[in-house]
Amino acid sequence: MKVYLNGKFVDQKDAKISVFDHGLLYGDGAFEGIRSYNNLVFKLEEHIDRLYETMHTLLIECSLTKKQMIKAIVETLKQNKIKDGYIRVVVTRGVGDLGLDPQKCKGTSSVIIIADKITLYPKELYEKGLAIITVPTVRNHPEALNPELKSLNYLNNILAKIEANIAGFNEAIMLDATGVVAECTGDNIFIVKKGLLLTPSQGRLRGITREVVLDLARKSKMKTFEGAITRHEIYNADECFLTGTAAELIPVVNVDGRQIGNGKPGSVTKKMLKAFKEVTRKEGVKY
Ligand code: PXG
Repeated sequence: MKVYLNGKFVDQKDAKISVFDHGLLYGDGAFEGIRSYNNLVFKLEEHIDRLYETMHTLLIECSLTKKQMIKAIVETLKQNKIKDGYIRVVVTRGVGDLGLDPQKCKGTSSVIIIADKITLYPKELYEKGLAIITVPTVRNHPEALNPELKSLNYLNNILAKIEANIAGFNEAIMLDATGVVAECTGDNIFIVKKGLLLTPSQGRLRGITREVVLDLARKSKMKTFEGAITRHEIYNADECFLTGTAAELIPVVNVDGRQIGNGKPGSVTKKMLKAFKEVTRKEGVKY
């Protein structure tokens, strides 16, 4: 495997960065997870825009322009001859001293692009649906570390994932600081109730898959709602599913021991999954 590292393609074994990089020392950086299907990078511009928005808020100056970044991503896929893949883009603040002051990072940001494969859950879970739980760790308060930022500091999500793992679950619901549902550790959450598609509007990452699903729903004339959602509403929904670039679209059939709907992936979920598969096969930046 060839990894893009600061303008060069290097072997996986040589893809190393400094121990003084603030991405490692402090999680001071931004990232994106992107998928390509059938030699098409899905929603590439949207991912790049979100990456640069995160960097803008963090005041990280990237050594690449958006155009150069897109070129580097496409080139990484080509170098590795990947047709269907998962791309991880990481930009750190770069090398500094042992203090956390970002002003001491005098050099340029570090840019890493890895093109690989990822399957988040076993195939049968996409057919049968997931059982998930709500965990005690709440999502970061937006005025502490806004969940809209896809930063390298993912400990909030990792703590929640650990709690899910200890309880024997793959994924978990995280509430926001006020107690309403925010999202899962690495996915957005949707419910369907009486034909209406609902998803939280606050305290969560504006997932690109989430936007795609909302768009597909609107195009099929389905009514959508983005707002506050409680656990009670989730327990009593007809259907539930999760979305994310890595997970794609996966049904949920049980939440905190409450069966959702008839305990099987619902018809809207299946319809969305089909529409999602079609759009990912057709749309994207060709390489
Ligand atoms: N919420 C959070 C907290 C995420 O990290 C999503 C929602 C979905 O967003 P997109 O834009 O991908 O639809 C994410 C992204 C993992 C893993 O191993 C998951 C993500 C990122 C990195 C790793 O589960 N999901």
